[in-house]
Amino acid sequence: MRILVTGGAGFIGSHLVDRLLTAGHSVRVLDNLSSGKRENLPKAGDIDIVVGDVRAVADVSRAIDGIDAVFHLAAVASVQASVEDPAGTHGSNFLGTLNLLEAARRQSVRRFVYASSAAVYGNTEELPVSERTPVCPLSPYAADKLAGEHYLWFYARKYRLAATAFRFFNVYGPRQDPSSPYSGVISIFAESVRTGRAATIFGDGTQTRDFVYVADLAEILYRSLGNRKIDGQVLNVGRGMECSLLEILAELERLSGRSIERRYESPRIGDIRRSCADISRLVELLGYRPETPIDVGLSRLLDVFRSAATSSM
Ligand code: NAD
Ligand code: UD2
Repeated sequence: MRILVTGGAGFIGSHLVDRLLTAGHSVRVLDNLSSGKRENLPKAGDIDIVVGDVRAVADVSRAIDGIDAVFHLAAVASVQASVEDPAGTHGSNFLGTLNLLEAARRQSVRRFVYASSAAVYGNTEELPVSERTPVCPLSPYAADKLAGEHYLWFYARKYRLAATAFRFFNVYGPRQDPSSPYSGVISIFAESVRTGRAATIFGDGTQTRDFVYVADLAEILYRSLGNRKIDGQVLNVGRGMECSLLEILAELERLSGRSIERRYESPRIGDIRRSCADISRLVELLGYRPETPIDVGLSRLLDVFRSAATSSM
C-alpha cells in the first residue's frame, strides 16, 4: 500500500515509518520539521519526504496524491505549548486534522488512523481509564485532540472512511527529544543519566504514568492497517500498568550503575497524579498487547545513548 504518515519525521512517526517499510509498504512523510528531524528517517527505502505543513491545503493535497491509507500524527505534542499559545497550536493540532480529513475524502482514502491522546480524559479518579471513562479535556491540546476525534467520526459516517482513533498514553523510547522541558519525562531523566545533571522532580515523584515503549506502539499502528474490527473505534494505547517517577529513576540508576541527583520543585499546574490505561478493548479487537517491560525499554534507551556516545568519540 501507499501510506502517508504525517509527523513521520517525529519521535513516534519515525518508528512507525520504519515498521511500515520493513513490511514492504511505500511510505510518504509529510512533516514541517518543526520538531521532527530528517535524521530520524532512513536514507534509503521506498520512502519520500514532503517537507510541508498540515496547515497548508496545497501541501496536504500534494502529500495525499495516490495515497491509500493515512496515519495522522503531525501535531504540536506539548500540553504546555497549547496553554501558552492556544490559537497557534490549534492550527496544527485541529485545522491540520481537518485539512487531512478533507483531502482523504477527495482522494477516497480507504483507511485513516488518528493519533489522539489520553489527555482527553483529564484528571480522572476512575483507574484504570477505559474508553467509556467520561472525557474532561483540561488544555487546548486535549480539546483539539477530542475535536479531532469528533470530526473523524463525522467523516467516517458521511464518507464511509475506515477510521480509528488511538489514545496514546505516555510513550517513551529512542528519538524522543529530551531538549525541551516538555519532552517526555523518561527522555529527560535518561538525559540526566547521560549528562550527570540533576533530575528535576515536579512534586514528590510518587505520581504515576502508564508508560508504553515506542516500538510496541509502532507495532500496534502497523497492525491496525489490515484490521477491520477496529473501524469506527477509539482505543487506548498503554501498557495497562502504572509506574511512578521514583521507580523510573531507581531503575535508570540500577541499569546505568550511576546515581542521579534529585531536585524537587512544586508540582506543575494541572498535572495529573495517576494514570493507567484499560487496554482490554485494544487487546480484544487487535489481538496484540504491548509487551516491552519498563526495565527492558529503559535498558534499550540507555543502550542508544551509549552507542551514540561511543560513535561521537
Ligand atoms: P513529535 O513532536 O516528535 O512528532 C510530531 C511531528 O509532527 C514532528 O515531526 C513535527 O515536526 C510534526 N509537525 C508538527 N506540526 C506540524 C505541522 N503543522 N505540519 C507538519 N508537521 C508538523 O511528537 P510525538 O511524541 O512523536 O507525537 C506524535 C503524535 O502522537 C502527536 O499527534 C502527539 O500529540 C501524539 N501523542 C504523543 C504522546 C507521547 O507520549 N509522545 C502521547 C499522546 C499523544
Ligand atoms: C503526556 C504528554 C502530553 C499528553 C499527556 C496525556 C508528553 C511529553 N506529554 O503529558 O502530550 O499526551 O501525557 O496524559 O508526552 N516531570 C518531572 N520532571 C521532568 C518532566 C516531567 O517531574 O523533568 C513530571 C511531570 O510533572 C508529570 C510527569 O513527570 O507529573 C509526566 O510528565 P510528561 O510531560 O512526561 O507527561 P504528561 O503525562 O504530563
